[in-house]
Amino acid sequence: MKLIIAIVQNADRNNLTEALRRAKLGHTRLNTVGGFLSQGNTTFVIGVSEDRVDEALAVIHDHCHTREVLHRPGHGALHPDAYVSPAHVQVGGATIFIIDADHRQL
Ligand code: 2BA
Repeated sequence: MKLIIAIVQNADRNNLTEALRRAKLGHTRLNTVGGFLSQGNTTFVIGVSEDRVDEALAVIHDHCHTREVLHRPGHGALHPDAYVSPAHVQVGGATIFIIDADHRQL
């Protein structure tokens, strides 16, 4: 058993949820916040047998897109007197971690 942890943009979460349902891939969706942008994102926790990992990754790949967002650190991001200019940051498609899992249903 593998546990896929996929951090995706909120804009992709509904399409990804539908696609995982269609593929009958069980999952849990968590509301999360990225440490760099401090913006909401969504973390999917997907438990799959090893032989379905590639299928699950393909579904994620097909439904999560790369986007540019404007990062506005502003005053005080590094030092109270410092102003850091806004900059475009590329986010996504998805940040993936895959870990070995031992699944029990109690
Ligand atoms: P955030 O931490 O809000 O990061 C959003 C985007 O900002 C990142 O997109 C990356 O392009 C950029 N970024 C992050 N840290 C940066 C830094 N120190 N300097 C310059 N740019 C930086 P993604 O790489 O696609 O990451 C999207 C989200 O995935 C992240 O949101 C975070 O929630 C999660 N994530 C990424 N790497 C992670 C990691 N190693 N561990 C846990 N979560 C991670």
